[in-house]
Amino acid sequence: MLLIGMLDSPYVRRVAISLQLLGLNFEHRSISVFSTFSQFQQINPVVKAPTLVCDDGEILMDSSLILEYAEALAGPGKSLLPTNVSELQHSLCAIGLALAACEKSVQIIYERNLRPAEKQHEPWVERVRGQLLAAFGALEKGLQRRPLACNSTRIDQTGISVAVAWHFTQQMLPEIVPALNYPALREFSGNAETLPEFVAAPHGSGTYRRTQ
Ligand SMILES: N[C@@H](CCC(=O)N[C@@H](CS)C(=O)NCC(=O)O)C(=O)O
Repeated sequence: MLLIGMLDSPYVRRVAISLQLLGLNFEHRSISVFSTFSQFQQINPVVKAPTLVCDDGEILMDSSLILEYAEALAGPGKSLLPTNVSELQHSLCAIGLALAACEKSVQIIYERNLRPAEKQHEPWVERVRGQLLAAFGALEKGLQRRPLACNSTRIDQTGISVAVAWHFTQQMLPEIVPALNYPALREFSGNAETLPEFVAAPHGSGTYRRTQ
């Protein structure tokens, strides 16, 4: 299968890291939804990153749906999600916060980069900034109360999504989410970024390279 999209997207990156941890082989094409829009359009007319081209050619999009499919392909023994219902509820709560943090960061980046300066709407940016800080505030509190496992055999979808969301926002909007205020997230992300699956899919314009 083929993963399409740039690793500067937290959604593409969480899929690239998860596929490795699920033991699934894939190829990656770092195609941009902006600078190579028409090339992307030829693969997926909706132009959403990530896009997964399955082995039979069918196209999947949305990172959580792609991961649902990947979990089914990998089988229950390899799952990155807890089987216990109350553990699952806790994981989904944290993953939801991480995805909201990604979405709010992306909204601020799009507002800044895609809308002309005279058309930027400050009350909207302020609202989104508050939502972004609320998401990371809740994740920090949760992580302080209950640390997450962080090694290649124990990191799960919660850990992956939280680490990827934090790293993405720190790369793109460090002045909006000051790292000093989030010591647990900072430490967790620092450890996660050293794992081989994270190193093989670094944030940015590069292409995933299989290391093992
Ligand atoms: N909920 C989606 C969000 C994906 C998303 O918004 N991706 C961005 C790149 S970071 C994108 O495709 N942007 C182009 C567009 O929406 O037109 C997911 O989890 O995959």
